[in-house]
Amino acid sequence: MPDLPVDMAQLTQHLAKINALSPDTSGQNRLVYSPGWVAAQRQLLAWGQELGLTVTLDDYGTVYLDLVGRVQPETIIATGSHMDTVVQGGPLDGLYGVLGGLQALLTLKQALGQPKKTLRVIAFSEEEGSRFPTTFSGSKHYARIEDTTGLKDKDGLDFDSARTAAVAQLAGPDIQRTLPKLPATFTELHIEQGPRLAAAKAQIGLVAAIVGQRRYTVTVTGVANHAGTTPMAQRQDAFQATVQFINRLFLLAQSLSPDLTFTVGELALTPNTVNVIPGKVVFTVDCRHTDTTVLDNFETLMGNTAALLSHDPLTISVSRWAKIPPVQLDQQLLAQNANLADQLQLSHLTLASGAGHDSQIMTQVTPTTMIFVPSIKGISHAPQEATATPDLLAGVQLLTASLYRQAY
Ligand code: HGY
Ligand code: MN
Ligand code: MN
Repeated sequence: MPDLPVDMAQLTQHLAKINALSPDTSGQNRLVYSPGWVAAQRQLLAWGQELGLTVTLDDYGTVYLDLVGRVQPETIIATGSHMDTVVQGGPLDGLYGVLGGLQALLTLKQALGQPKKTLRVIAFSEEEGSRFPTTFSGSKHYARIEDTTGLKDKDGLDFDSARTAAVAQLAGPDIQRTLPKLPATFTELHIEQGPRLAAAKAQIGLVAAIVGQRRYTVTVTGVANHAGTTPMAQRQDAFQATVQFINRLFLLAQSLSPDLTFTVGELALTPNTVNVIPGKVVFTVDCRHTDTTVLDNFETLMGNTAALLSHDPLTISVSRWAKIPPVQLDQQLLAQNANLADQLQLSHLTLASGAGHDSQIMTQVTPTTMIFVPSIKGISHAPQEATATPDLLAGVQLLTASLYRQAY
């Protein structure tokens, strides 16, 4: 393995530059197709052009930076992650995989010049599902699995017009406009977003599997009425029914499996007024597990419980808008990275990911693996998300070695 010194100062600058583009002070709010998201993708395109890479933009706003191979240019070894964030998110989720991938590519270009096979860094447009009711729209489009359309965000703006307007702002001379071909392999560098690596004092996580996840919107409809004159026994209080329903769901989740995660992340009352009995409550459910049967059982029990608690005129309806299967990742690439981590004297742990990732889409079309680095206190999807610099460096060093092994 040649000496491949990673310029950590440059990566730190790149991370700081993109995170400074988010106008909000409360963490990162780079929601897909928002002005902050356009500014970040624009900056990435500019870096790609300045560094002499082949730069491509697809119709969903995903950016591809290629260092074209001199022997097998058609064979692509890819890395990358997503550019969007959750609301009030952290500075590393997704972005570390994009800029760490760019840093690995630059390290190899500086040390060894052109690779035999093409090296590609991908900045997927959207993964989180934090603006529109969909997830992984960028990687699903690239993988030719599914196209996203007909969706609206909370302000009623539709996905297609937000997408076309944002992409139009990014297009420019010598930026290729196409949907590039699929790679021979895909490796995603990502923060763990959990406590396992820190607890095991491991520098690196090698991901064997990713949980399946399902997301739902639940609508509870009752009767809005006066908070003072309506006797308690005569109410159709949508919020009281919601509390009963959610309490039962927490208990059902625990009874099915200690590893089943169940989260109510969003909840809105209507009319949301101090002296009015809520006539309507809308909330979201996110549930995850490595076993599809557990997710199926929970979905059935949730539907049965909704029916049990509904009594005219009070109704509870559950609508599923995301169903991502649990996946196993490529064993050979994982074994290769374990071997490289040993050579680099990096301690490592093999684990399943409780977070969803673009890799669970990419693994459906090409051999895929993930490299994790520890999250301090296991915190993620919050402004406090952080990883120690030596761990950020270790992740890029292993990714660089893995890309070297595959492309040179
Ligand atoms: O929600 C997730 O698991 C990922 O961070 N999108
Ligand atoms: Mn992520
Ligand atoms: Mn995330």
